Order: sequence, then C-alpha cells, then structure tokens
Amino acid sequence: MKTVFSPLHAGHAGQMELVTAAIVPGFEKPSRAEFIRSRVESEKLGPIIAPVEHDLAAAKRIHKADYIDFLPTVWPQWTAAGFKGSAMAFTWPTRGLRGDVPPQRIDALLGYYSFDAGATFVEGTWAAIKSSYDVALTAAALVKAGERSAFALCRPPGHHAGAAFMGGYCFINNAAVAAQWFLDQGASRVSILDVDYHHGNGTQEIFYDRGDVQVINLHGDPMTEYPFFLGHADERGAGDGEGFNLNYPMPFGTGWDAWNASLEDACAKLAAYAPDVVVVSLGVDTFEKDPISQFKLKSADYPKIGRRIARLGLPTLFVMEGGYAVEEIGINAVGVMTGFEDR
Ligand code: OKP
Ligand code: ZN
Repeated sequence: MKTVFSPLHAGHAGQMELVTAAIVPGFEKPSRAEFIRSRVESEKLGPIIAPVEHDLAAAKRIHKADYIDFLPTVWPQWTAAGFKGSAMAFTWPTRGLRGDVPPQRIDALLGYYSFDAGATFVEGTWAAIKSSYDVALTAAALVKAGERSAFALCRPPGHHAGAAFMGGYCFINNAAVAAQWFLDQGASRVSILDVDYHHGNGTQEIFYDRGDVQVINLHGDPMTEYPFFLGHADERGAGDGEGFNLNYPMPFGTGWDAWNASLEDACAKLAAYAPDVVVVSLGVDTFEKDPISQFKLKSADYPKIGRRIARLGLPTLFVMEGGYAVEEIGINAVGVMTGFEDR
C-alpha cells in the first residue's frame, strides 16, 4: 500500500490547548505523524510519496467558500492585530446569539468559525492544513486510478470540521473532501467509516441530509465524551439522508469484544449500502494507553480492524485522524494497514 505524506505538517507545532481546568501543550503534535511515517518505513508497508498540490476547489465542494477563504488569513490577521501565542477562539455564537453576522476582529472571527477552542493556529498552521488536504486528495487519486487501497497520512486531522466551522484539532475535513471528490469523479455512493474514538461531528453535519454518502461512526458516548453535542444513536439522517447516518456510541472502558460487535454491525450496514469506495476515518485513540480517551483496545486489535475492512472487498482510502499515545501510534495505525493486507 502506498502512503502519501508531507513534511509540511511539522510547522503546525507548539500550539496550546484548552482542556478542563487548564491550558496545556497540544496533544495533536508533530511527533504523531513522524512516528507513523517511521513505522510505515520499518514495516515496509510500501512507497511513501509526496502529495500533488491542489487548488481549493475540492475543499469548497464541502466547506463554505468564506470559511475556506478565512483559514489562510488567520495567522496574518492575528499577528497584524498584535496578538502573540496560539490563535484560538474564546466566544461562540450559541443559542440566543446571532450566528449570521461575522464580526470584524480576528479573535471574534475565530469564534464565528468554530465550535470550540481546539483548532488553534500558529505560524505554520495554514501550510499544514493545506498539505493535509493535498495528502488526502493525492491518496484518493491513487484509489481512483485502481489501487486497492491507499494511506493518506494526514495531519492535522479533519473529522470534527463542518461546512463552516473548525474545532477539535480539525480545520478542513479531509475524509469528507475525499468522499465528495470520488463522487465528482463518477462514484455513485461512498461510505465513510469513522473509527476514531471521538464522534466525527463535522462529517455527520456535512452529509446529514444526503443519500449519496453513508456516514458510520463508532465512538465514545457523547453523554460523557467530547464533542458532547452530537453523536447519539438516534441521529439517523434527514430527508434524502434518512437512514444513511449511523452512530454507535459506546461507554468508557469499552474493549475489543464490545467495540468489535459495533464494527461487525457497521460493516453489515456498509455492505448492504454497496458503495463504490470506502473512506476510513482512521483514529487510533481507541487504544488503551491513549492519554485523552477511555476505550481499551490493544495493539494486537488494530490488524483485526484492517482485516475486517479488507473483507468488505471494496476500494479503500485510509485517512489519518486522531491518536495521541505517540509511542505506539505508528504500531497501531500501520497495524491496521498490514492487517488490511493480511500480512
Ligand atoms: C480530535 B480527534 C481532553 C479534551 C479533548 C479535544 C479532543 C479532540 C480530538 N481533555 N479535546 O477526534 O482525535
Ligand atoms: Zn479522536
């Protein structure tokens, strides 16, 4: 399997993060991608190729144009305003406030275009976002050209980003962009299987009323886990999308047996939908030692995930999302790929 990777992710570094009761160094850090890249090499998964640069047209098929046009301006506006440190939001247009009038200050605009403070900018952030997008589209093109699978080693991740908002370390929804690109290239139906520990609220929002993209999420129950405000089992899609959004919320402490039972059900629903291509939003923060997550999967479980996905017998694009236990992130992420290849 080919891996697409860009070193430009590394400029998105040193950002701070607001967590419960503290501001701490970001968990979403460059070493994540570097540990995965080096495991791709040591496991001889296949060639590592550089992304082809794309314009932003494919991003604007998924995201609002004003949102995409805003992203490259954040850091220049932040520094022009004299602000230092990480650019992050602190006020949001929630219920009872106006969500339709963009304010004229960069610190306020960050709130206008986000749902939390978790998508934080430093100087190299836009270049990293753009490279992650290019990585996803380049890997998608490999699958479209006939490869059985490809690994988009994206960083930053994407699945919390919606049509006009960032959050949760995510800016452009790489998996959603790739899914739409497959449709625009002639696919009739695409399934997105999101196995990241956190609910992919952005992906769900983007496709909620559409029948041409099936969105399946396995994740920590939003009653007690981030992102809290989406991801319940009764969210099944709307209008043309009715029945094409499937959520599998699971409690803290979920281990392989219960998680795998959800995966089995999800795979049956996916097979019944009979998509032309599968996009896997691959987070390995389901791992027992993940520092911000509460599931109990072990390293030996990740190849089993890959094997099960391979049994669907469909062209498959893996798009990297979360995973914060950096010492094991390469073993776990690449374990999914080697399992997929049954080796
Ligand atoms: C992004 B992805 C932990 C706070 C959690 C945001 C987590 C974003 C996860 N104390 N903050 O889905 O892996
Ligand atoms: Zn996650």
